[in-house]
Amino acid sequence: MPKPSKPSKSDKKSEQLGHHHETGKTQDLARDTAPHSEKDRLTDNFGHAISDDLNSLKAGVRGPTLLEDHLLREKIHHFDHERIPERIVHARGSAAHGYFELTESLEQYTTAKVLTEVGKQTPVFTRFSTVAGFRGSADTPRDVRGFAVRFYTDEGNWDIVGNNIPVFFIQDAIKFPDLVHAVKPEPHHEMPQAASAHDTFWDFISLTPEAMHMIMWQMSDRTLPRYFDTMEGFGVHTFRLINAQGQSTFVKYHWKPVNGVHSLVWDESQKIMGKDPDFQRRAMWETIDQGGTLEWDLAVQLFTQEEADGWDFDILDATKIVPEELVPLKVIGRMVLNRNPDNFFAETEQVGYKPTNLVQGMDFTSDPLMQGRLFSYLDTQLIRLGGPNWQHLPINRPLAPVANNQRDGFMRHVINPGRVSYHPASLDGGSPQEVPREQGGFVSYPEQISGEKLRRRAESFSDHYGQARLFWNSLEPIEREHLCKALQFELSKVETRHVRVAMLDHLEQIHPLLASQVAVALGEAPRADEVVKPGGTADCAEEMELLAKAEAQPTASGGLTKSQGLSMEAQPPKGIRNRVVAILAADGVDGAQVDQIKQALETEQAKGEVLGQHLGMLDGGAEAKKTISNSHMVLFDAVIVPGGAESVAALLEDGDAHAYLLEAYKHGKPIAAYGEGQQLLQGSDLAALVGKDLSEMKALGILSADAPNMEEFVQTLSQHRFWGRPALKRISN
Ligand code: HDD
Repeated sequence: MPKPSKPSKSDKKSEQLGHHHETGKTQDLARDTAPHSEKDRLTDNFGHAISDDLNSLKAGVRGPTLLEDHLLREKIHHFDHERIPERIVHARGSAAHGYFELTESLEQYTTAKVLTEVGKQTPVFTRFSTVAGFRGSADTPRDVRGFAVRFYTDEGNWDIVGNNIPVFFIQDAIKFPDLVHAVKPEPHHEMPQAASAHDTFWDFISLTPEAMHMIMWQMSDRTLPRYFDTMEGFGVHTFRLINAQGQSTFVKYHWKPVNGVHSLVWDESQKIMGKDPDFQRRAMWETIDQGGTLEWDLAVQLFTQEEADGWDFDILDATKIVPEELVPLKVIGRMVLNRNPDNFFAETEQVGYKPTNLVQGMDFTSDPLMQGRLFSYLDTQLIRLGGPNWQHLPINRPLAPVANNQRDGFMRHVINPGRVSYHPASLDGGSPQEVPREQGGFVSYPEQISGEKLRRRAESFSDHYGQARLFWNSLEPIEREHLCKALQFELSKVETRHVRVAMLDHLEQIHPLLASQVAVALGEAPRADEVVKPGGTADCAEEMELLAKAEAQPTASGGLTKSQGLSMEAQPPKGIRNRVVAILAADGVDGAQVDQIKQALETEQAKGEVLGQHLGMLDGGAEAKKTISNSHMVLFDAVIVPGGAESVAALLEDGDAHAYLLEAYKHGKPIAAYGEGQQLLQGSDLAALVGKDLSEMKALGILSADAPNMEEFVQTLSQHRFWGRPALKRISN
């Protein structure tokens, strides 16, 4: 039996911080975690010690390689087979271990122990992903994010395989392959990568009115999360909970990030794809490696059949939310991610989630999208992981004991003794016993079902625009502007005119002004009289006042015009945990100020990183682990220029340093300059464009003072973005 691996850097660091990483799953994985020691003898895969792994066996030093070279052949054989098919969707992803701790019992609603044992920590493995891009694509395209959580409960695995958007594109799983084929790179030339801005996607969408609510979310900043832990997660479908009396309650799951909900802006996303395609993956890794955590509250919406019967939308329709005003969110626990995987392939790549991983006390509903998923996930693991025994893989095996009479198949790991491979059996002491419901056996909810066998959508699924309007109404003006610009961008990339026009027809159903703004950018006639100036302008921002007033009339919304929780901007700031601030420095920097800044940020569990003109110790006493030119403003949440006359004089001459300020300005990020650092601000294009009076710039998130005022800075950073900045004509916003 292999020994458990040595504690990683993160284990050591967080032991100091008092985090407890050990869960039942950590110990379970340790059974298969290979020891690593420099003193190990090098062997082949069957334990034969190898004396020379650098030269193949040849006939003479300059002669051909011999077929006999079994060591060469085995090594290359393994290499040749090291790739498995990537996931058909959600191929690009990254995961971490942690735990879920229940704080509120749902005993009234379910017998599932994971939802009734308050204080219990259940190990989790959570994977975040984009949908469309290949495994090697970048982290930050405009795309829906997968949010898949596995709970290793005492009663078996429970997976919530969700997204960061609470609704979906389609109502019926039979359309899923078409949706995915349409959004993936086009089949003839395999372009574009990780992007929905192309003809086949919008062609499919324009022919799929039920997608319109999801399209509004997809075109909003929701698909540009800043970090994994600044995005929400949703179970999307309506599920059931079943209590000890056998009564069913409907439930929807929501993950609420403790750090608040924040997004990138589109220009920033695109730049990050080049500057650091691993941006979000790296941020999660580094946070955890440095002893930090990523955290979400789990909230539920609980409702009855009678309540659902009174609404003007169908809870089985995955293109609809249940507005929070109809059913408030109840927080029941917290998920904490605190341990990086030891091996990407063995854990993150080989994890196979499936919505059929439910524990007793829970059940599915007849949502036709979910029903198809119940087949698809099990099926896909066969091709991806190579056979029916993928549940033996360490990351997939449950902590709950497994006992049944299934045997055989590729890669069977378990040695099941005895002659019995069937059930029921009386030989060999009989087979494992079925478990009655009262003792925790899974029983489906005995829902009354009757009807004709047919292929038809229920009439209650037919409203496709009502909740799209609800979403639109609920957004803040800046969010509407971004949504409008996203539609202009995406549809302007569509080369086929009739597809663009068909999309305008749908947008008109949501709001004629929105349709008009997009129409103008596409060179089409506006759809509303009030619209824009004669000749039109493609600038959503200029017409924002008009758009801000543009309320639509929702339907299928439980009578609501707006709903809380849909706007990200309307949510209050939640502190600055895990944010990263660039500190621009050169030789001669004021090291004491740098220390003060870094410490103040650390107190808030945020991070200051010194970017120098060269690596290593800078004169003045700060250490630069990155440089101004090997990094970029888009990778940071804010920028600070500390004092130090010599340092600031050098930065004034450094075009890259100026670019940090301009980019931060353009993306609405906090900027601060202290001591001599203020000269950089005054000498930059910003001062010339915005006005030289630095004190007036505070309201715009631009701070300056003779010495760091970190309380003010932290408060400013917690606001994330300052949208009210005057546009700078010389750099496009
Ligand atoms: Fe799916 C993967 C989320 C509809 C078929 N899906 C996958 C993952 C997430 C989701 C997060 C990645 C899991 C991981 O990290 O390994 N999928 C969703 C959501 C949906 C949804 C929230 C709608 C509410 N999916 C959906 C449908 C089907 C699939 C309707 C098929 C009928 N999904 C798959 C799949 C994948 C997958 C092909 C690819 C890899 C995998 O399952 O394990 O089976």
